[in-house]
Amino acid sequence: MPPPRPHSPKPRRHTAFRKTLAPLALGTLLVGTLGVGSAAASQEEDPGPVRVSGAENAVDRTEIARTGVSIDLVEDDGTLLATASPGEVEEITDLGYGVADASPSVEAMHPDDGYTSYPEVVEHVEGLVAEYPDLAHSEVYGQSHEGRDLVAVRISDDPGVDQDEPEVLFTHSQHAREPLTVEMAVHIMDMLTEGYGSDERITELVDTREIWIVPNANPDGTEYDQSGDTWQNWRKTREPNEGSDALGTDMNRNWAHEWGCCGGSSGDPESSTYRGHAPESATEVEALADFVRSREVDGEQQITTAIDFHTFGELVLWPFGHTYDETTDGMNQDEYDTHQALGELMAGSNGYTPQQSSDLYITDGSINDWLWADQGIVNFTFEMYPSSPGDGGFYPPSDVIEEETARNEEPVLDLLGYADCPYRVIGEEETYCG
Ligand code: 3K0
Ligand code: CA
Ligand code: ZN
Repeated sequence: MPPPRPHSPKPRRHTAFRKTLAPLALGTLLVGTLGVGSAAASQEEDPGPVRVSGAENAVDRTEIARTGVSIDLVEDDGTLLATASPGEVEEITDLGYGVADASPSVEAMHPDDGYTSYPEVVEHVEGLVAEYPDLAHSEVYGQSHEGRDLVAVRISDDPGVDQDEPEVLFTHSQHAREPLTVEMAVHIMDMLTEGYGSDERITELVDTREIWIVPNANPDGTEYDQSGDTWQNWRKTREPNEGSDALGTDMNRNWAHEWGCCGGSSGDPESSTYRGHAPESATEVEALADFVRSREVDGEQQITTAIDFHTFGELVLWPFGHTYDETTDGMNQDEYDTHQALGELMAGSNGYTPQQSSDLYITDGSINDWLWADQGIVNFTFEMYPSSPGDGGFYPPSDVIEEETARNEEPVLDLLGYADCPYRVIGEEETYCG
């Protein structure tokens, strides 16, 4: 561990704020993150949780994200929870922001058996397909880098065949350390199969839609995250990067729309927001993108609407992430309004905060931007429970699973309801779906 370099922050508005904070000892950060970093990365560069103060708006947050950290939460008072390596901590400090260690308590760090591991989710899918062969069908759409099956489940009447019905896509766990999202997939699958035949609304939706669930888009990352005595705080995939010891790509920076355009991702393999060496360079992104493209039938993308589930922060986000602008090339006013109205409708049910993705910070290469710009799919990112790190951050106790997944039943059913014509939400079905 090199001795901390003396910092000479630019005199700017953040310095006053900094004085009020305990200065971060880099040694403390290292000790605090020994259990959560990559075994392959050198310990010195292991990213760990930090609290950043002094960021006042999305521009400040983007400036901070540009150092390569992942911003994991924006708190009500503007404080950020982020995952940063010591080098990134130094950069953020040099920019004039305050940084403090935010290592979670040891109790919070033990993997919780109440969560569904990857082998368990595959087993759950097999059980579902066996119990409900007329409602659920699974497909392997590819293999992860380490050779795990990448699984998609279709729920519909006559699920083994393609029908001419609007399709909806739910994706989960692009980020390995967001295990509550896998529980969301389990909840959706169970809700739709168990409710069929008894719940009128669910029956109608299953009869008239084809619903795709990808319960874990990043199984290698998840398996690693849950492999030790403590959660590993792992975000990315696990594929080696040429010329670096650091493993993995941030899947949600590797999609092929305006990849790496706008300071919303990192080119450094050590970073937790590493965008990969090329768009779709991550095995798991390419496979999922191919799967989405395969849903184009007779020149028409069958999938009309989608949600990509993440944690945490309790947000409903919509594209674009690569620009602060609401409307731009590839997003006209009606299209923006449709995203906003549907996003606000769903947030009205689950109590999350609705906003454009870039209101948080700029991201480039996100699934959101690609699904809309490249595939024309009206789509959202949900940041699930909790809203604060005090409630467990990425790893809340498993006894919240039932309540926090049930919380999204209504938004999921709402989105399924609009899948035949999302523009109906702004009263424009004649124009776009007539
Ligand atoms: O589209 C978005 O703004 C994605 C937000 C997401 C991300 O990829 O940065 N937030 S997370 O990493 O804390 N789940
Ligand atoms: Ca179809
Ligand atoms: Zn995420």
